[in-house]
Amino acid sequence: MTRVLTQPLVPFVDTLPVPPRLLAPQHDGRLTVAIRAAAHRFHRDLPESPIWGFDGTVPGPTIEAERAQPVRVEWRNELHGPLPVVVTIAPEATDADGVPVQAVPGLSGGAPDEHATALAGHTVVHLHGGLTPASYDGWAENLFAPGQPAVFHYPMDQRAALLWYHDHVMGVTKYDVYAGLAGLWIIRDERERELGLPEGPPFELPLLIQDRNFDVDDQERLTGQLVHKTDPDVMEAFAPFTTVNGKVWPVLDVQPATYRFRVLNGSNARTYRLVLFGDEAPELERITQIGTDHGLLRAPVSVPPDGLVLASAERADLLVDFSDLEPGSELTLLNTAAAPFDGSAFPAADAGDAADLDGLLPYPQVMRFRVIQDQVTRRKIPHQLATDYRSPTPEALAGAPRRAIALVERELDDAPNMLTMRELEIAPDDHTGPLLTLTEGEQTTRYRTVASHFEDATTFFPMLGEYEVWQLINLTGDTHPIHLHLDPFQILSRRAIRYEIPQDGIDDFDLAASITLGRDPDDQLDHAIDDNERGLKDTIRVNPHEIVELAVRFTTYAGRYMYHCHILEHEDRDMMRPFVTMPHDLMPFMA
Ligand SMILES: [Cu+2]
Repeated sequence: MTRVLTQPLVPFVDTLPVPPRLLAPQHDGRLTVAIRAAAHRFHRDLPESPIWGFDGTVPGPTIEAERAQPVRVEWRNELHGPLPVVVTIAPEATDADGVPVQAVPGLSGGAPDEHATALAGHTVVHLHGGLTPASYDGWAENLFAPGQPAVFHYPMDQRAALLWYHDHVMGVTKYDVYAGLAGLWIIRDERERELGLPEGPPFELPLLIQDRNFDVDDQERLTGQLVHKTDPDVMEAFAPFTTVNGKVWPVLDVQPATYRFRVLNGSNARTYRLVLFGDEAPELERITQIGTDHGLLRAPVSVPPDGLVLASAERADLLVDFSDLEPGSELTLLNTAAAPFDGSAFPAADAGDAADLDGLLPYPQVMRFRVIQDQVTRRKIPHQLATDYRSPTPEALAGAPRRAIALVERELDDAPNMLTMRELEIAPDDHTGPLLTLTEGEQTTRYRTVASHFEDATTFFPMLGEYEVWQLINLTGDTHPIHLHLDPFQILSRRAIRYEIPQDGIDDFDLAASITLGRDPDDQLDHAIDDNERGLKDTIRVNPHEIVELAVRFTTYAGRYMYHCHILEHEDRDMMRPFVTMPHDLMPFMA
């Protein structure tokens, strides 16, 4: 059914902001960032919103560092409560007109969550994508209260890439990031400079995409107050207004030239499938993707024919060619991904009609590009990009430890659903408890669950320098972007599965399921690996009815790290687990 809501805000009137740049070399690598409450205007026609921000801005300053030049950041927590976000669960999933409550502003009859309001500003900062010693990685339970000193050391001994830093507090990352606690971090290196890629404005710009919702007053006017609203059917917040660099639906005037956009999906839960749309048709051929989460791909690739999919925390380094366009030409970036995202296709040609209330996508527009009169500059795109990595060879993976993790959603009657990552171990022959079986051709492997919740005992102890193969098995109906802290990984395979879960097969700890490699008759997904996923990734989408296999090798830092779903409402409840990287010489002493 096609229903369309009136837009409560005028699109494409605010100029795309460029977050302030903080160039680490200009400060001898010693930075101080205050984390504080402030006010921010998300749109020309909105009142100012109270926010929490790094340096008091949304997004925080873009920190730029050079490879191998360490950066020390004093994260100065000057926050104070209350949390500048009204958190609520609406009593019904749809309003009196049958419109999903998440697609409209206001609280939709929900009461403000008092516990959220009372949050006083404990925080901890994680540099996503950073090869960071464990002490400075931002372990979600190692919190800093306002006034407590936090000085983190970032070695920056890693290739050029777009990273981001954000709050990572256990249980409330979803509220703290929503309140504004996120910023970009760019590492630069010589290889990128050899390629002559644009560096800094005007031709290199970050695009940090986040969805936000606001409260309304008794006249139904938007107040600017941030609202994190969920409902009895959907435990993730999918907000109706898309912001880029902190503005709702901004516009960017571009010269007839090639631009480099460093794109990050920094939303809590929403996945975007981005389509660049002209007068009547998609113009995806203008986009060349040169990099992904951990930097340059080996060669430039086109974005997938349906559009560029980015789940929460995924990044893309894009070159977009506007050089042949007449002054006054306009291109609009549209999102065609319904929420919650489950990998379903949507043709780019139909992006103009992507509005889908039931898919919690009332306004598909993301931002607009408007070509201005200026000198035309064309740029040649290099054929070869990265030269510093290869796919791991079968020999390198032959003896690699294999780890299996099932992604599981447990329905609860009186509380939001519980999402967990069940760590699996091959069951002994005499095992009598619940089993997960995985059948591939003639061979069936029997697994038992050894950990389900964050606080369960650690079972993953990867050895530094050794490849591991991790299998992520999705037994839920939604796509989960799974993020590993520390080193990047490469995807090996994405394969269709069908499965059965017996009645009561999912309990608080144990899991019973029978899984068979091969496509379910009702499964419409292609389970393909996109070209842009064949780089160095730190976040990978695992779609429904799918096993993703990845190869990871932790290289440098020993210690306690985390991996988790990057849908913030999932990582907070309870889709997050620890792993401990160990140096070779200490392995014999581990119990
Ligand atoms: Cu998830």
